[in-house]
Amino acid sequence: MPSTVTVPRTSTRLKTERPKLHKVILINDDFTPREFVVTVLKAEFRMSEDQAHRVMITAHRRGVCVVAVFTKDVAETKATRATDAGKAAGYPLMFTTEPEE
Ligand code: NFA
Repeated sequence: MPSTVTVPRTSTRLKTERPKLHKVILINDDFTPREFVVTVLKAEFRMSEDQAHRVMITAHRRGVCVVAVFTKDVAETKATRATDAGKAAGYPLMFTTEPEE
């Protein structure tokens, strides 16, 4: 009869790592109307008019602005949907994602 040897575990995981968060970044362009950018930010990222306007104007002045952070999947889905909203209206509006440090 085959015998089985069971060795006791000598170490356990001490910490559960949290998934790395990813930033959604709004990129400025010269063509998308400001009010359209604000509308997309409100719809896709559930921002107030004020928040959305601040993010839009920051990207307009500095070139880029972090919109929010999410898990990788959610960040990518939201960036794609927001970019597609611009494309559907004929604008080059662009959202990208990048991992947080
Ligand atoms: N720069 C655009 C304009 O002047 C507005 C804009 C802001 C576009 C942020 C994209 C991102 N109409």
